[in-house]
Amino acid sequence: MKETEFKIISSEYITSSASGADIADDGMKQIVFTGKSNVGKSSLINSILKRKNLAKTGNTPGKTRLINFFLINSFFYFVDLPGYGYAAVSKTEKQKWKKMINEFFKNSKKVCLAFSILDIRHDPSENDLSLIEMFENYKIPQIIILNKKDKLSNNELFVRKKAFDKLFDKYNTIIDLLPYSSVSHFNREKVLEHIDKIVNTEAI
Ligand SMILES: Nc1nc2c(ncn2[C@@H]2O[C@H](COP(=O)(O)OP(=O)(O)OP(=O)(O)O)[C@@H](O)[C@H]2O)c(=O)[nH]1
Ligand SMILES: [Mg+2]
Repeated sequence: MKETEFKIISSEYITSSASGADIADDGMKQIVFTGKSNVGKSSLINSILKRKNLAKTGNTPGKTRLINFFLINSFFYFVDLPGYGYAAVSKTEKQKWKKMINEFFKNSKKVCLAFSILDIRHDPSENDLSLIEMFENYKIPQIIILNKKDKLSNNELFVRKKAFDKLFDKYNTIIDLLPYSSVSHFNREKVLEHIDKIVNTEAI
């Protein structure tokens, strides 16, 4: 496969925030990563950046509790949003999460792309679908990442991909639906191409 010209030159952790309000207006574009706890949001960020543990990952769901900002190539952000749907989290925590997310999207006018991350083995949950709907309402372009592709055989992959294609057919904001593996970096080039296009050529 021909490699995209686009390269990640630098990536640095900037800050963590409970709402994103403090840096939402610095003018730089933001690419957000959402999905339920443990689906692999932080791993995807590390895979794209080819960094081992810039975004903290782990086996304990709920690892990412704040909104984490990473500055990429000195001109746009990756925003690692906290995961949802972790059963052991209290009701108050869940409310806090909802408030944090709503506040973030209300404040930030610079979100130009969302990676909506799902586990390729499982159907989307209510929470997954409501975030996907939210991006649709805000008219934010989104890419569905079908993560942990390495857990499936090629046959299973084919069947799952087809089911997801059908399920998401009606959404106008979904610009691509990509099986991904943060272990093998499968489809990393495709992801970079999308990022390149969005941060370099499209206005917001
Ligand atoms: N096999 C496989 N494991 C993965 C993949 N992506 C992530 N994981 C594993 O899944 C677990 C959770 O990954 P994280 O990246 O921490 O997930 P997260 O969505 O950021 O989780 P929270 O921050 O808790 O919301 C870790 O043990 C990762 O190693 C993948 O593509 N394949
Ligand atoms: Mg995380």
